[in-house]
Amino acid sequence: MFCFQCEQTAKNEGCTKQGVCGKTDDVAELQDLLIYAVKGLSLIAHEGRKAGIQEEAVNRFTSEAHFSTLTNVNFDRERFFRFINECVQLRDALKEKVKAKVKAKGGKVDFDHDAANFTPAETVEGMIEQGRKVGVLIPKDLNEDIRSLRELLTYGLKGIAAYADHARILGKSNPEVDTFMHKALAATLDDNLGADEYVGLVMECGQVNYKTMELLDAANTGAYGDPVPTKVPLGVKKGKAIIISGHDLLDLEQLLQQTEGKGIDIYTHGEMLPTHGYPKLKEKYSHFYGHFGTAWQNQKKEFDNIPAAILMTTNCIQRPAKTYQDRIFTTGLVGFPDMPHIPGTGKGKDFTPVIEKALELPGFPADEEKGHVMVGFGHKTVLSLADKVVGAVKNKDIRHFFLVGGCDGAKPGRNYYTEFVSKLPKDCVILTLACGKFRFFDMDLGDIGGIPRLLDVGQCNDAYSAIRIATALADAFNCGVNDLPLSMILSWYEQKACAILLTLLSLGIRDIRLGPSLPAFITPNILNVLVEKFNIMPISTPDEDLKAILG
Ligand code: SF4
Ligand code: SF3
Repeated sequence: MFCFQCEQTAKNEGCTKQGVCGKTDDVAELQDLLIYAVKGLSLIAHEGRKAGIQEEAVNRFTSEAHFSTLTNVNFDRERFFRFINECVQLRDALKEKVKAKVKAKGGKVDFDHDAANFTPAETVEGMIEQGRKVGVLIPKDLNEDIRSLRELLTYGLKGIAAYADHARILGKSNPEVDTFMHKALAATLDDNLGADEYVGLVMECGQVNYKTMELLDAANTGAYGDPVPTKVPLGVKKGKAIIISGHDLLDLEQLLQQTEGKGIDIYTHGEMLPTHGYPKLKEKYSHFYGHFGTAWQNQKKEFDNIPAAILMTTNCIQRPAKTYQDRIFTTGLVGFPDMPHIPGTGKGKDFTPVIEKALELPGFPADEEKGHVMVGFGHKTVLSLADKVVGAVKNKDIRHFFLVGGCDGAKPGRNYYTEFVSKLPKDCVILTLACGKFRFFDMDLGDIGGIPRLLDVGQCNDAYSAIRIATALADAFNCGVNDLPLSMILSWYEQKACAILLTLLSLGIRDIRLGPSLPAFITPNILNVLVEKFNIMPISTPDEDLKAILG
């Protein structure tokens, strides 16, 4: 295996025997084969569109399959076996339709790339061997910068796939997004493209991701209302409980509906925290109680012997410890071998096994007070404070805004973000989002004239909201985003963060500080291009960075 798609990749070079994330060699090879198969399907889908054929089943599958290979989503080899077979069935059926349509118009189309033609092996072991021949390092003699750009594009597309899948689950899709996914995935197979063409596609990937996040924002707020400032308890209440993790709002809603009146409290975990701010979730269900634990990499410690059931939706899942493996469930695209899975997509899921498990377990023995945090500062809420914010800046009550956000992870270097926030002068406001916030989410940072100094914009899925806030501030001050007293200090881990970073770059945002380390898949030449164009830089120390920004 060879995988270097995430920030914790071994030696910041690549995982070769087993993933630091726990991904095994066999699953890595199956994921490589699936990505290869999806690229083959995309080649045909891209040609099909030119001939007037486009199929929702293919669009949906492309997002689902690509998303399932994102870090910490699915570790189940059986699931990849089924995905690969489904992909090839869709591919071959579409190929016949496209060929027939082109022929009927008097033309001819050949799909001679192996990705569009290979026959999958009949066994998992056979597919693993096929995967070894199509991984990231194949072909060996490929120019390193081209490989780097192809992978950057593939990972950006994983982010788009995730956001598109979330939006589609809530009934929203955008043909422009599906069209780009197929075009770009097909382009990663094209040996005629050079660095300039790939750089163009990478920037387009950022633009399309913006549209995808906009779509997801409309899907979330359309279904559940605009988030409002909401106080979320961090302790526990005596009684039975289910903890739900991940990013999927519809799973949460269905769980809330199915547990109503059953004497079970629902707690969020990880990236589910901001869902407390949605009026149609928080106000409707009195048993939607509080938030449990912190970021994904602490789950083993925090779930240890937990007297409650756990439901994992989307990323990030880790191999469970023995002390809770009998009470953890997956759903959606998440999978782990031998872990019970709640089937279905979107509406109509049946969470009975999770509910029965929660009822069987003792529940929390007593109330435990641990304070609270505030969530719900999406763009609508923050922009409703715009006049106040602009006034505070003009009065010099607010000196600078910092967007400190992104993914969390296990590396010691991530303490930078905790230290950075704690060292910020009192006249600075911090916008945050995604699971990186758990480094400082419970710090009491006070307010500036009624404006909280720490504003939780939401999940990584809500990066759109943060961009809307930045562009609205720029409009209010009649300047560009780069001229605002705003600095972006980002942390990355998985591929959604890559997509968001590409969006920021495609919007022309400069001077982003990125950490805890730079992506292993970016070659020095590609990094130079990004530095020259966008002055993107690695984080250094909190003191040095603060000095450089604030003077
Ligand atoms: Fe390694 Fe990250 Fe790939 Fe897992 S996802 S195998 S940790 S690079
Ligand atoms: Fe976190 Fe996995 Fe990226 Fe949604 S939950 S931000 S890492």
